[in-house]
Amino acid sequence: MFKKVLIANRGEIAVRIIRACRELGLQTVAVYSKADRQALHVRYADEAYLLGPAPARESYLRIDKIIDIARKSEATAIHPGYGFLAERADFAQACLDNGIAFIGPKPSSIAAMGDKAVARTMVSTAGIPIVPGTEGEGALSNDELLALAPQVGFPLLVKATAGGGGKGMREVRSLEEMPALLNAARREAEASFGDGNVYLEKLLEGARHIEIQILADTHGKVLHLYERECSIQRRHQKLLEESPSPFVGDDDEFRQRLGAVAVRAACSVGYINAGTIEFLVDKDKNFYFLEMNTRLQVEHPVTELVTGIDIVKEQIRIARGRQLRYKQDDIHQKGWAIECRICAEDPYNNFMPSTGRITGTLLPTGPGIRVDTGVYIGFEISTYYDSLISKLIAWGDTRGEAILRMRRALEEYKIIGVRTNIPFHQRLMDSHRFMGGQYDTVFVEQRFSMEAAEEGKVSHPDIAAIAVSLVAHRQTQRAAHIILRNKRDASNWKWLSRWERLRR
Ligand code: MV4
Repeated sequence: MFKKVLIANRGEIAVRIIRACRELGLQTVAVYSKADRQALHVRYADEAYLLGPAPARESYLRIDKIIDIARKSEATAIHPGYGFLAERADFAQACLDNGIAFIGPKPSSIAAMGDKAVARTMVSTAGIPIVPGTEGEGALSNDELLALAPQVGFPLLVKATAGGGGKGMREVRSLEEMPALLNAARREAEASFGDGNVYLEKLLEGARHIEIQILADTHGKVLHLYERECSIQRRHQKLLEESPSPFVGDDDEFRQRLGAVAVRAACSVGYINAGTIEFLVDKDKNFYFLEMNTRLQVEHPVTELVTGIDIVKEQIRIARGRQLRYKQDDIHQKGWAIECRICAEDPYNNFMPSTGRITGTLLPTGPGIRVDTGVYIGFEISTYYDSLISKLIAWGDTRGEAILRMRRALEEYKIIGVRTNIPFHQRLMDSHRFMGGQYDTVFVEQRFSMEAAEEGKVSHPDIAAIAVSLVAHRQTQRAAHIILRNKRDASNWKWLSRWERLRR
């Protein structure tokens, strides 16, 4: 049974995991790169060790160094978070080979789900619906794929077997354009994953992306924590997630069916720990398995707020061999949760990444608001890692209340020093289509524009100058007032007598 956990990650998710460890009474070990010396996860952990230079290849992706630090610090468990090494079967195996508990699934499950063609075959054998496409696990040549394409039908998608996240994916509308697109997909897959293998799937247009959270213990119990709707995305980067899904709505029969099928998919690979099954859902509520993410996900908090289950603590308990304490019938969705990913990106300039030092922040708080963040005043947003500053999550009794709280929180939230996508989220909260829950995966790219909000872009140096003078004036006044309070003058006596009258 482990007592000390090494967190092989950085940023908000490392902080999130340290908090779960703290609540469970576990010691924590942080690892960090040279760019993260001052980071929150380093300060929050009981111990912290330098991995190496800023680039991830030389720090957060160094399996050898991370295992070495775990041994030296006597951490006997590793939580990988998301990204970096979270879905590397060889890392999970290296942990086990060194007597370290990997807080996640078995290496064999990671490997099976990591190859999208293998995953399709496995879940399909278990009776899970998949999008029609090429079958089997072997590598197919361009000639073989071109011969199979008419059976799959156009339009179709070329997908990388090692893929995920849209890398190495190409839309093909006819046989004529297919050879060039096959080669482009292979080149991109080779560059991204070191594996140029591809397969074909029929293209489903106008679909929504709905995923099911799974928890599975080592005693054979597999539960689902219902759905998350993740269709608000841009170039395969999710921007907002919510639970429940407005598309599933109050169709509980459909909801239970999605959950049951996801549980069956997880069982088909002998899955253990937390995982997510992604489905594509068409307008007629037909759904198809897309892929399984064998890790904790960025958007896990919306499920936590709606089900009341702490997913990270459950992951740790499962890794310690404990049984899940719930039955499926004990798990309910209460209210509604929405998560906005707050990123250092300029929504007025094609979401260009914005770098620089965060010189000030005001965090939203109050009823129904949660902020998961890894940044602090003085933090430098660099190009070494992703642009996620924080996750702003609002919970409400109804979807309407969650949206109103999110609007209120977005107004309160101030981040100074870098540009953020907060104006994008504010605009989204005002969009009628979003309010009505009427959106699919192409909504942001094709039907949503920041243009009507361009006023925010023009700078008014005169107004800025007046605002600065007003703030400076108010601060001087406040300072004067504090000094007066410490002097025995009239205003001070007045203040004292008022205070005494209050106490009487
Ligand atoms: C699809 C699809 C339509 N039809 N597969 C994108 C990333 C990868 N996880 C799978 N993806 C898609 N696969 C078929 N057969 C549309 C997408 C897709 C998508 C999926 C989920 C969330 C956002 C998306 C945005 C564009 C395309």
